Amino acid sequence: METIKQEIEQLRLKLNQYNYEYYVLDNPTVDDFTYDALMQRLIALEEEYPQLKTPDSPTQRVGGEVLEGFVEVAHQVQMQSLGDVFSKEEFEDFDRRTANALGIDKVEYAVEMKIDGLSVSLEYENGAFVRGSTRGNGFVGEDITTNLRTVSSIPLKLKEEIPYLEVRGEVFMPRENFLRLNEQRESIGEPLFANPRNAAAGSLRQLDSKITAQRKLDIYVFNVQQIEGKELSSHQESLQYLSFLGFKTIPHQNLFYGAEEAYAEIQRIGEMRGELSFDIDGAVAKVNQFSQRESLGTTTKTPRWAIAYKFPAEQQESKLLDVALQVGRTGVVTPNAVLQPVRIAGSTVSRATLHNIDYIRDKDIRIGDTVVIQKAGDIIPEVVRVLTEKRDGTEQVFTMPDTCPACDEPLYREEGEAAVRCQNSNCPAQQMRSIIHFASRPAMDIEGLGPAVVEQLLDEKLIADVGDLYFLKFEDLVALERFG
Ligand code: 0OX
Repeated sequence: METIKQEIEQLRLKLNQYNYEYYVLDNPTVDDFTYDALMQRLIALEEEYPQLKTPDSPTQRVGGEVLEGFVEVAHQVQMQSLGDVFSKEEFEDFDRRTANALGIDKVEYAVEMKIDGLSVSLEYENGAFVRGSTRGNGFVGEDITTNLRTVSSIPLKLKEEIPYLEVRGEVFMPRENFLRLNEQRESIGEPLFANPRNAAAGSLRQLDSKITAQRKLDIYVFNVQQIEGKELSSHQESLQYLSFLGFKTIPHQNLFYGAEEAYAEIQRIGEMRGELSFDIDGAVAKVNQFSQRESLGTTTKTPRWAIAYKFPAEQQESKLLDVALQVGRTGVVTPNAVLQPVRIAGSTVSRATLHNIDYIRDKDIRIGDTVVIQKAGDIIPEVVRVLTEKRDGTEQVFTMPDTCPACDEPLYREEGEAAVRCQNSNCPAQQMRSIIHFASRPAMDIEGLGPAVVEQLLDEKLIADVGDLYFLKFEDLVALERFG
């Protein structure tokens, strides 16, 4: 038994180290095959000797436990939110207040990225991960330990067995994973997540931790909430210590002296934004020295020693190549911009919403125009304005056609309404939208029946309306793409 115990401990040590190298350092040292073989051996041993199973074993990362609901957790240390500023002037005001209160000339700031995710608390006892919770209202959150255990970059065991530690970090979904998740959801008719943040939130709120495990979430840790057994005197020192313990700490965290230096760094972080593999919505400047933090104190909601500088929504220039009309389920015809593809907020955009014909007219948006598009955290970008100074006279004013682009029947516009509608209930575009809606999760929740499949079924004339879905046969479906 003692040798089994030793083997299990050795396996856990190795697997934890490989996991750390892969997910935290982004520097794997073994191939998947070797890792899997060790993991299989550990799973087998834990199955044979269930009394030796522990919650901080690497086998516990795959999820599996299904909860009835989440239990409330009262935070021993309030999880405060950050005050925010939106301009250089407001940032300078913050700096002036801080410097005055401290009675010094140049404040020492740690400036770091502000990750656009969800704040969580992680608690460790004697180096083992014992509890993870959401921020909630700052005082009371929810226990999401089983879900957080599936986040590979969260250490289940620390490099040092300190008696007690509570840290705070931001859980997020990398952009790649978000795009892949939405593609997958679209193909099976599940509603899409609007942005990586919502996708991360949805994943953390799963009662079935197996689903959370599949979502491949990540974390950056940026604050020590409570600690026993170690003295820390600055932010920088605490991040170095967290990093040493095995945490993935917030990137681009450096020290700067005074408002000017700190602001320059905030701008630099802003310039990096589009090229990152995850979303940030700002930068955070924090007083580095803990003794100074203490003398500054906090207000009821936010600390006086830190400020978030929020970046504006990302904008890019593009050319409006055409206006494409989409007929919705209820017959509303929406104009969409067909754009020269541009990279914005980490993805390539070639379509944007133009809302309705009044919007196009009010902003005088013409085909051929150079336009500014904006992505405000949502998947659908919008055209915000025209750069009229870039016109060369070849631009074409767009007018709404009199007939439906899908069925050629006349289009109508109600008095006082922005929407233009096709009123032909047999319009194929409307039929398609309504079948897609019928199959979607909020309605009949027909698994696997997403927009792509509905379109194929209509194209192949296998269905004409919702009723036909119930007469589809096995042979009809196996011939379709993705149904092999
Ligand atoms: C972030 C982030 C959020 C924590 C304790 C008081 C200030 N979203 O990346 N909050 C904080 O700091 C809070 N730092 C961050 N980097």
